[in-house]
Amino acid sequence: MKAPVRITITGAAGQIGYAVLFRIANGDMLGPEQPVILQLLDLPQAQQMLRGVRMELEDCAFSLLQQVTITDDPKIAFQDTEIAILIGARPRSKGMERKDLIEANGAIFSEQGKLLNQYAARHVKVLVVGNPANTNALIAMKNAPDLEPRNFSAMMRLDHNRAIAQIALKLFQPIRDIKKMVIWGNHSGTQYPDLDHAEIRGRLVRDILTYQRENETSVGQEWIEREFIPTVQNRGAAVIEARGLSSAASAANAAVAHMHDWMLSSHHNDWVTMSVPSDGSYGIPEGVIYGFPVTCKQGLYQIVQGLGISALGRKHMEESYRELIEEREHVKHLLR
Ligand code: NAX
Repeated sequence: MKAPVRITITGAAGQIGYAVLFRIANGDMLGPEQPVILQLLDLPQAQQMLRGVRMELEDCAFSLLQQVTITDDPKIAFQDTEIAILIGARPRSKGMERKDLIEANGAIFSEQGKLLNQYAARHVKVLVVGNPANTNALIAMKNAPDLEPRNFSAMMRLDHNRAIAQIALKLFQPIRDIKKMVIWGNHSGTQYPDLDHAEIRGRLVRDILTYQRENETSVGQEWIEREFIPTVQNRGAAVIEARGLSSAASAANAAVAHMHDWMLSSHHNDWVTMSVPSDGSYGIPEGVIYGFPVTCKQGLYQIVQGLGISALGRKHMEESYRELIEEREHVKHLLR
């Protein structure tokens, strides 16, 4: 039996927490041979709920789950952790401006960055889910100077999966055949879902869309701009409208997939979207956490290089970058 991996989940008593824990304990994230220890953090007022969640985890009798710790003390939750999924964040309340939300959550992520720096395993990998995820990840990374910046990421996988699903529905094609989707930028309404490189069994999705419409090239482009891009960009709001609650199971699924691929490997001849520290690739300067196409192998990711970007794509990518710079401005006092 392998040694167990210590995994911290913050906001574990929340809705995404409730959906993600059982998947992780079942082996969906790290595979069927990898035992896990769960270190669950939530606020003091959520501890009773967390006790109930732990009871349910026990009642599943997962063979891979070695131990569950519940706590409201981040030092305990981050002790020796090897994977930290940071979900806990303050929701936007009525009348609260985006700027205020960024600041309120910034305080949480700067504190958690410092504590990760102090208590986590040196090889800890961090996935930030709590919004604004990209900027929160930047704050945590900057406050953890002794940890590897490349080990900090924010979640764009839900957006990536949403985009694939829209193509599958539009073209009546199986999900597994749709490859090479990308979501560039920020996890927000400015993100750029880019299907210029997407393929189905080796054929460009763009060509299939055009073919479907009897060679009217403009129709494919019109669908991309008027339906595909806004649908993916606004999917979170559409789910809230329909369900009365924000995406939870699909967000949890995306977090599991993000970590699975990063820790083990992304699929051969495909890539995934991760928000990672920008390194100048595609003209996005260093200093933000930005959605890029990446391939992963056993704990390392690489940004896919050399993709052509259309004029429309460039416009969207720059807009999303500018938004990240604005967000960064609001929290610059938290970036050391
Ligand atoms: P919930 O409100 O159901 O749960 C959040 C939990 O976090 C609560 O139990 C709360 O007590 C806890 N919490 C708050 N501050 C904390 C702190 N300082 N330390 C530890 N725990 C803390 O929200 P949920 O639906 O689970 O969503 C969580 C976050 O994910 C939100 O910020 C949400 O906006 C974000 N999302 C991000 C997505 C992404 O793709 N990156 C998609 C889904 C989701 O909207």
